Amino acid sequence: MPADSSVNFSVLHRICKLVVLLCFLHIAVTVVFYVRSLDFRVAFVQNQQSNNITPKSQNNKPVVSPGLEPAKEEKVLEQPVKKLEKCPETSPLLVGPLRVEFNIPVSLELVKKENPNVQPGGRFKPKDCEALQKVAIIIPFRNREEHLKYWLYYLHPILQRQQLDYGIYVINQDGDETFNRAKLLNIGYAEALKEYDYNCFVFSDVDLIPMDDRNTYKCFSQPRHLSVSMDKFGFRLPYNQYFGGVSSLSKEQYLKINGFPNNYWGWGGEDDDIYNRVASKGMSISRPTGEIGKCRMIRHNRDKMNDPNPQRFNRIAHTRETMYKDGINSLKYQVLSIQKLDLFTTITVDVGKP
Ligand SMILES: [Mn+2]
Repeated sequence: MPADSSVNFSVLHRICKLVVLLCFLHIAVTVVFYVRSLDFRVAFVQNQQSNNITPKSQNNKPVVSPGLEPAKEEKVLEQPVKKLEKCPETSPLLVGPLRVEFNIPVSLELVKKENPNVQPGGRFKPKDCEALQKVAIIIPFRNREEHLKYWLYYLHPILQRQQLDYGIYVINQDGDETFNRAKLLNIGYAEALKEYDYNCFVFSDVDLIPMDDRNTYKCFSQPRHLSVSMDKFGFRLPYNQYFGGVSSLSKEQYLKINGFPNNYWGWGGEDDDIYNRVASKGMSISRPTGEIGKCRMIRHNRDKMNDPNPQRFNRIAHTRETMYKDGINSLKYQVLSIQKLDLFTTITVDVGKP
């Protein structure tokens, strides 16, 4: 028994020695790794500090702490991550000629369902690239809900394929007084700019639908006439100076002609006045080809309180004298309500009376 127990004891003694040794080894390894990780942490913090400079310097006001100059290569590398590339001059999503019909049933719910990427107020911008233009689309309006449905049904998909950063503004004339299309267009220009930094304005009648998505609703180096071959005129221009239906002007072009006239009450003449303004400033009219510029007008009866304006011929004859005191610089109106709906913004206004 005693011999046995002494053997047992010596075995136990050895095991204990081994355990203590292992403990020391473990502590030693831990210490080594701890010291090394400290080194890493210091290096990491330094790295972070130098990286932080780049995003800060991309803000409007660059903040660079002294002594921590960012490496030039870093700046170049980080920019594409932050900023979208510009969209191409011609959208790759265009399909060309379109079928346009007005005998199919269309509801706002359907249009909403088919255009899930349109934001409240009828806003959209492409998500894969930066749009080349910010376009406000202005629609003069009164009691044409049926037409507006078709307009939204056809135009929202087209405008998205055209890769525009756009918003839809329906300018609704309140009351039953004589209609004033050009004044509503001026109001649309002014109100849209209060909301976003638009640089292009498309002015469109509510009943005109393009039949080809290559007819891009954007601005050009000269004021653009877009509805150049309407079915109602046998797909031809009714006359060379015709500027009615759908047109686009950049902010600069619009301001150059002092906007549009405010005193054309009733049907007709205001588009010729706008043409005269453009021509008197030495600008020309840009147009798509007759094929690309085809469009359909929804058939309708003449609206109440929009009879032909008998003063229109006399007014058109004097555009060059009146345009500097009648225009965006003399615009007066009252906004009664602004509604941000799913597919468009409605601005109801009091334009006064003749
Ligand atoms: Mn019409």
